[in-house]
Amino acid sequence: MTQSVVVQVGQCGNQVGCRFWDLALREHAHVNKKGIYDEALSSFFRNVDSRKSSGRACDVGGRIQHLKARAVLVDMEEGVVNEILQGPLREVFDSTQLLTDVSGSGNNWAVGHMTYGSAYRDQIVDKLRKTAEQCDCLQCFFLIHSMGGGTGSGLGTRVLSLLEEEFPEVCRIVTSVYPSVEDDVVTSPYNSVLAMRELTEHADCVLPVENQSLVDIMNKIRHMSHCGKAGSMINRDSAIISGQGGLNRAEKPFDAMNNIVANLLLNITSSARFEGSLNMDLNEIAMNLVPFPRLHYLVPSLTPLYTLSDFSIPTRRLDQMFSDAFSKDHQLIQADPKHSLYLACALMVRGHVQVSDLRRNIERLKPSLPFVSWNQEGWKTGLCSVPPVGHSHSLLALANNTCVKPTFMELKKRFTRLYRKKAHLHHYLHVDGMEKSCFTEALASLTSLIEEYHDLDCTKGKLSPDVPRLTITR
Ligand SMILES: Nc1nc2c(ncn2[C@@H]2O[C@H](COP(=O)(O)OP(=O)(O)OP(=O)(O)O)[C@@H](O)[C@H]2O)c(=O)[nH]1
Ligand SMILES: [Mg+2]
Repeated sequence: MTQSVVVQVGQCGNQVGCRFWDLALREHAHVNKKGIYDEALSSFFRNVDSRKSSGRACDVGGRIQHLKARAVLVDMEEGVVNEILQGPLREVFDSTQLLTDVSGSGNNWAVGHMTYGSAYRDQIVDKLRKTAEQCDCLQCFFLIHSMGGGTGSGLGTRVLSLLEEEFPEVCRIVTSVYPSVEDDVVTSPYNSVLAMRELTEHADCVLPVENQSLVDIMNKIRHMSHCGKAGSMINRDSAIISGQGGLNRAEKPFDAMNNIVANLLLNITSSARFEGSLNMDLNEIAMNLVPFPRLHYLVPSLTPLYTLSDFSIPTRRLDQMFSDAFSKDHQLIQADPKHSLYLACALMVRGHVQVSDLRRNIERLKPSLPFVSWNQEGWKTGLCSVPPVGHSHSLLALANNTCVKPTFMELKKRFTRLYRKKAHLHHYLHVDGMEKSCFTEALASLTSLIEEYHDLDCTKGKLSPDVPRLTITR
C-alpha cells in the first residue's frame, strides 16, 4: 500500500482540506467498524498509538483516536488554522504539521510567493520532509489552494515548485479553486494568472474548480430540496450535502461548496484508500490522461449531485449517473465538455458497480463524445468497491478536454483589463523579487496555453485519414 500527503495552503486550501479529512474519517469509520489501524487507513493517516501492537485507531462509533492526518497546513494568517485547532479535527493534526504567520498576504500573490516563500522556505521543506519520512512508500502529494488570494495562490505555488525540487519522483496533483467573476478580491485576476504559470510548469495534474459552479450546484440542490418536485428527491444522508456542509442555514459561507470539493478528493483518493476490483493507481492519472505535459488540466465532474428519481430502477439510475457525468450542470467548472474535444477521460466509480456496467456505458456514450482522432480509446477506468457514505454508488469523471479554454480566456480578459491601466501594480512591484517581467511572462504562458487548446479544438471533426483497406480481387 502506498501513502499520500495533503498540503493545504491559505484559507481556502485549509477549509477545503479539513472538509476532506472530516469526510474521509467518516468513511473509514463506516467501513472499519472495529477501529483497527489497517492499510486503508495508513494511506492518508498515521497511527500514533504508542502501544503499536494494539493497532487500535478509532472507537467503534467513529471517534478518532491515535490518528494523525498525513498533512501539512500552511497559512500566513492564524485565524483559519486556529479555528481548526479548536474544532472536532484538533486531534488529527499536531503542531509539527502546522505553519502560520499573523498578517496574511493581503490578496497579493507576490507577498505569498516571494516574501513568505523566501522567509519560510526552510521551514516548509522541513515539514514536508518530516511528513514524507513518515510514509513507507510516498506516492502522491495533493496540494489544495485557491487562485484568487495571496497565500494559497502565491505561497501555494511556491510550495509546488519546492515539492518538485525536493521530491521530483512523487506525483503532484493540485486542486485549484478559481474565483468567480463576482469575486470580491479585486486583484484575483493578477493572482490567478501569476499562479497559472506555476501550475502549468510544475504540476503533474491540476483539477480546476470554479466557485461559480459550486454556487450554482448548491443553489440547485437547495432549490430541489425546497420545492420537493415530484420525481426528484434529495438524499439527505449524502456526503455531498450532509454534515457541516449541508443544507443547514447556520453553516459558514463556504462550507457547502467545500463539501463538494472534498467529495471530489474523496473520489479521486478512494482507490488509494480502499480495495477495488479495478484499482486506479494515482500515478496512472497523469500517465494516462496527460498526452502533452502542459495540458494537464483535468475537468472534474461528480455524480450523483442531485439525487433524482427512479430509485426503483437501479440500472436506469446507474446509467443516468454515467450520462450525468458528461452534462454541463455536473461539471465543477463552467464548461460543456460534450461540445469540446476530449484528449482523454477517466471514470472513477465507487460502489457496487460491475466492470460490465462501466463498459456498457462507455460504449453507449462514446458516439456522442468528440475524442481527438489519435486517442479514440483514451479512456481510463477505476472501480472502488466502497461507496461514499449515504450512496450506493458514485462517479467522478476527469476530462482532459479543451472545454477549460473559456475559463482561461475569461481570466486573461480580466487580467488584461486591470493590467492595461496598471491598476494595483505598485503593490506587487514593491515586493522584493517581483518584477514586471513576472506579469508579462505569466500572461505569455497563459496565452500560449490557450493557443495550444485552440489548435487542438481546430482538429475537431477532422478524422484521421482512413487506413487503406485491403481489397480482395476475385
Ligand atoms: N470554495 C472556496 N473558496 C474560498 C474559500 N475561502 C476563500 N475562497 C476564495 O478564495 C479566494 C481568496 O483566497 P483565500 O484562500 O481566502 O486567500 P489566502 O490564500 O488565505 O490568501 P491571503 O488571505 O491573501 O493571505 C477568493 O476567490 C475566495 O472567494 C473557501 O473556503 N472555499
Ligand atoms: Mg487568508
